[in-house]
Amino acid sequence: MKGWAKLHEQWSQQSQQFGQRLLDRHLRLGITGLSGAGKTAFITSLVQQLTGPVAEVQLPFFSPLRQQRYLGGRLQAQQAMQTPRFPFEQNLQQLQLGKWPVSTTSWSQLSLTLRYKPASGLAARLTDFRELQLDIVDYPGEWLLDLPMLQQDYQQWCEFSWQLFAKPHRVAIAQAFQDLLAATDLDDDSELQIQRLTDRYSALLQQFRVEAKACLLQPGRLLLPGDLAGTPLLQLFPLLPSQLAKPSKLLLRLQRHFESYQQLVVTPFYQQYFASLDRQVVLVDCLSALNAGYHVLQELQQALMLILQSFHYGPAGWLQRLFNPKISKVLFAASKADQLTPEQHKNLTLLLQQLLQQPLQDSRFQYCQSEAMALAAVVTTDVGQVQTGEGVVPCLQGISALSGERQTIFPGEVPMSMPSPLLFEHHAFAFPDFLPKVLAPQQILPQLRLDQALEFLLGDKLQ
Ligand SMILES: Nc1nc2c(ncn2[C@@H]2O[C@H](COP(=O)(O)OP(=O)(O)OP(=O)(O)O)[C@@H](O)[C@H]2O)c(=O)[nH]1
Ligand SMILES: [Mg+2]
Repeated sequence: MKGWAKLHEQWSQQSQQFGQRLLDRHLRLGITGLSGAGKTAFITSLVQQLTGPVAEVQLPFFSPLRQQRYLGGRLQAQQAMQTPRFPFEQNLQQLQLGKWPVSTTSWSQLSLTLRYKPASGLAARLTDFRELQLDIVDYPGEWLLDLPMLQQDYQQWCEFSWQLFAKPHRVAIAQAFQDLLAATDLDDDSELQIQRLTDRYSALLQQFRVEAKACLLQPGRLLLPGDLAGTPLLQLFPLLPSQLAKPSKLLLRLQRHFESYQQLVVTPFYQQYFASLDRQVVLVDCLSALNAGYHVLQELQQALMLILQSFHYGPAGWLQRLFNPKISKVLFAASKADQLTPEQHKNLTLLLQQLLQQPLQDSRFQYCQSEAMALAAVVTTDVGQVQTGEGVVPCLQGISALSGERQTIFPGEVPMSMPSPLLFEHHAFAFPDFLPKVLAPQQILPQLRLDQALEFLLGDKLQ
């Protein structure tokens, strides 16, 4: 596209959004979560519930639908040409075929127009319907962990990183890289040396992820470079704290790379996708963390704390929405609740609340509404009961992701508070992964509590 045409398109889109914001008819919803938390599945299911035939969608707690005021939603056909579109149709097709969508490798966006009848007042008498534009952005969870790096300098990042690498589930894995750095000539800042060490560090991050099930991995672009693959911006690794005291060529170079990474990668990512969010969903996969053990659960908590510090929370008067949008509602959601029997959902919500206790106490959250719940974007199991020697116990039936076979199991209990290291010594959690149920192309994905999530996130905007 020619320069001026692109500029014109950008301008008209921006002014349209500005106008919509002025009328309070535009909402930007952020779906936040670490890699594998369930963002892509959540967005796909949410969009299908909002755009599917109103008579078939099962959302009893979503008041516009219950009150028969929801007229339906459609995907906006016209999206800015330069904006990658969220592959909703492809993801939906995968899920209906009984497969999970692949892990996200780049960002994308989807805009919906939701049409509804106003509930009461003058608007209800004067207009047949109103519309709300909803923008949703998807991105790889790995990139989210770059946000806390904005609050650090290179030295602080190195110290933070090596504290993390000293944790019991990581220390043995990090040893070889630590030895390599200790033997490195700090006055050699040649291209060969920097790239060699970056490659080794990037392999270390993969190892942390696969072997230690670690989730706090930085910089995120080393794991998933997107369009930055091969650029010098990604030549970044943490020197040992003992190597920071004295200036050296390598230290100076890495300091520069760190600052460039902050300015050219993290800041634009933050500004483009997060700085203007109105509402936010924070998806947390507590069950995988429980499966992985005490230290991973602790790390998940630390990662969530760091991420949440990066967002602005506060009231959303119309003036503020226009000039300094802030997140006015946050939904904390424990995802994949369908991996549990229903009587465990309460414990899962309590565990999530415990995990988030510190960030939730933070004064910034007192200015916005928040809620915690356990939900499933795509229900993969059927709930049943089996007779055992101890009486009737609840169980789940579903297609195991491991064997591809139908399985009937009791997946186990969820602790209602942060479990101690001792508990993990005596008990191994093993919540199983299931595959989605195979559905016909028009069928709506079965979900759990998406109606309550929608009511909290959108109910007041569709009044
Ligand atoms: N049982 C169950 N599993 C789910 C659900 N949502 C996601 N999963 C599982 O979690 C995996 C990751 O889900 P995604 O939606 O790809 O997660 P993501 O947050 O987009 O991950 P990245 O793209 O890597 O950042 C899926 O492949 C499923 O195995 C759900 O509602 N129920
Ligand atoms: Mg994804």
